[in-house]
Amino acid sequence: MTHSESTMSDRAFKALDDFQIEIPSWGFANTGTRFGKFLQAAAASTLEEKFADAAEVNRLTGVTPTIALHVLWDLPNGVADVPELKRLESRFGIRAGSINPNLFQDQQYKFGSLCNPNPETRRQAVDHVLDSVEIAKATGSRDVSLWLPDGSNYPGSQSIRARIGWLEEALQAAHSALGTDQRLLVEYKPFEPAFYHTDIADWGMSSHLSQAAGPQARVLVDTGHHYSAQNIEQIVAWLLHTGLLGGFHFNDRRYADDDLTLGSIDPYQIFRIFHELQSADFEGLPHDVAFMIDQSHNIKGKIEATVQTVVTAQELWLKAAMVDREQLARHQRSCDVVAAEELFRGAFWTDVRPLAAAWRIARGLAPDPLAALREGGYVERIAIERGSRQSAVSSYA
Ligand code: LRH
Ligand code: MN
Repeated sequence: MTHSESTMSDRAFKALDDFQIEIPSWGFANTGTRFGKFLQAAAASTLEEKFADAAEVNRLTGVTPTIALHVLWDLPNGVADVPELKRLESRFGIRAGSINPNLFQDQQYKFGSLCNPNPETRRQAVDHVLDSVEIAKATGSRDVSLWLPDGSNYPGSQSIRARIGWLEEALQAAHSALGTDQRLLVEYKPFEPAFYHTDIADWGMSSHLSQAAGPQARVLVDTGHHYSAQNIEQIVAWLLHTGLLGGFHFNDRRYADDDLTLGSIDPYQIFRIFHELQSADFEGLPHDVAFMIDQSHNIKGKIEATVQTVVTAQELWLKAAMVDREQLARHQRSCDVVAAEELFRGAFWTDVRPLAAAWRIARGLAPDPLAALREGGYVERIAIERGSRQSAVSSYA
């Protein structure tokens, strides 16, 4: 092995040793679009089944030790469900990750939750967020990850500025309930389910609200929550510069919030985002960013899609680690555009799969997790165990 090859594999092994990503419980459940839901026999509908599936993904990939939980879907009885959760954690070796409040299902939230003109409805919404903070304390989860569907569909129908005031109050109340090592992640989304204005629509609004809430609040970037012309990696660079970047919900999209599997439409997008993060590392800029997947697997097998997503994320993270940052900085300073671009894209063109396979073998993992999933027969086994029950299930996740 030549010197450059050994440095490349050292760099690769370090990059993959540093890489972890959180998987969503709802990625294993029967989900659909407003036009329908195609049931899968192997889908999970209990917390136990979601932990079992998460454990299988972690057994194959070695980099998904935590599972994101949605309060109403996974812990409908709140803190009372935590003892059972603890049993599942020790049984399956998977820890509870980010806790996601749900302010988008209840009928009372038609005109908003934290931003609803009705003070009683706002009170109940704040209580749900405070309950979610208490759940996170009980599960030992660091992040309470908040997304709001709040907005309006018709100009003039709501006071946009009044709602900003109610939102600031609510997030300050949530922030003051946090434990010392906890964080409040504020997720933005430009539209859907609201189609005229959305109260937390972009990174600027989320940044302001995070700063107004307090020092433990950060911005969460869901890659599917941008207009197609937006430069997401530039937003990431700004959030790294301002110290407000708290985490990602990774997925892919062709049009809107399509929640497709990461790297299925525009893998170069994720590479460019990873480049910004690794450049910050390289330049010693401190940041503490949670990597999470947020997808709904309506067509692909849910466990297969999750394993494929984790492997793709590892490969794109590895490609970004192939960028010779000293040389790139020299090209950037001398404005040698083509040389910089060729070096940058050259890393993206690098086939890192052999390096990733070598790292997995060195870490006692199957070199090709997707092939191992298929050979292992896990999906076929649970499809038989769970299959007969599927038709009865009707919830979203
Ligand atoms: C909203 C969102 C949010 C979740 C939900 C499942 O579009 O990205 O992060 O709570 O999807
Ligand atoms: Mn999301």
